[in-house]
Amino acid sequence: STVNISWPNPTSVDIRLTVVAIDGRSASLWQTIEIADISNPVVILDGDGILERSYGDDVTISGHVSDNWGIATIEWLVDDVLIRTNSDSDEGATAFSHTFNSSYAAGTHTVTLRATDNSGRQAEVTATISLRDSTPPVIGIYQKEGTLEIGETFRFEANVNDAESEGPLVFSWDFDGNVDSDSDGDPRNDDDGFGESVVWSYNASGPTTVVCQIMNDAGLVAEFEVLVNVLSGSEGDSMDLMQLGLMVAGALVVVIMIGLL
Ligand SMILES: [Ca+2]
Ligand SMILES: [Ca+2]
Ligand SMILES: [Ca+2]
Ligand SMILES: [Ca+2]
Repeated sequence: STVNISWPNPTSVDIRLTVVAIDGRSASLWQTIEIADISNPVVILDGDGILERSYGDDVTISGHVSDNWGIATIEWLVDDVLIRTNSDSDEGATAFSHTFNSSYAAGTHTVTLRATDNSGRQAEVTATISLRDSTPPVIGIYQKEGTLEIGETFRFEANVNDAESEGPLVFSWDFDGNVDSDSDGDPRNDDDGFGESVVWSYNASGPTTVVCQIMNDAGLVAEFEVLVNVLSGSEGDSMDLMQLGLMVAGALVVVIMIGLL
C-alpha cells in the first residue's frame, strides 16, 4: 500500500511503519526522513524582447515570484549592481522603476529580478534595455556677431556639449554663407573646417555668415550661426557695424531737428 503526504515546511520526521498480521502479531519499522526545500524559486518577468528607451525615460518592469516553501528576498539589479532589496511581504516588491541618466552609456543595459527562497536558493531573470540618446548636442553661450578685417586671423570656437554622447562630438564649419564651395546647392553646409575651434581669415570684404554643425554619437545634429562683417582694412571706403550705427543715429538727429524747425 502507498501513502502520500507532503509538508509545507522543511522538517525532520520519524515514520513508523507497523504491519499487523491476521493472527494479531505485529512488526514495526522506524525511518527518519529529512524534508528540505530543494527547488529554486520561480521568477518571471512580464513582457519580453528588448526595451528601447531614451535618456530620462522611466523604465518600469514588473514580474512574478513564487516558491514551494517561501520567498525571503526580492532584489532588483541594474547592470548587475544591486539597486533595491525587498522582503517578500513588501508591497510592490515585484515592480521596479528606474531612470537612466547620463552616467549610463548609450547601448545595452540589463535589469535583473532575483528571488531568494527561505532556504537560500536563488533564481533570476533579466530584461535587456537598449538606451539611446534622443537629444542633439546643447549649444552654450556664444558670440553671435563680430567684425574682422581682410586677412585678419580669428579663432572661431564652439561652446557645445552633449552629456549623453560618449565619443567626441564632430564639428563641421562653413565659413562663408555666400559661397557654395562644394556646389551641392546649399551655401551653408560646406566643410570648410573641422574641430571644436578653427582659425580662419577672409580675403574679401562684406557681411557673411559662419555656420557650425555639431553631430553627436547618435547622429543628431545641432547648429549655430555667427554673423561676420569683413572690412577691407583701407578705411574710408568701408565702415564697420558700429560706424554704420553712429551714422544712422546722426541721420535721426538731423530728421528730428528738421521736424523741430
Ligand atoms: Ca524553494
Ligand atoms: Ca544628447
Ligand atoms: Ca554646399
Ligand atoms: Ca559656404
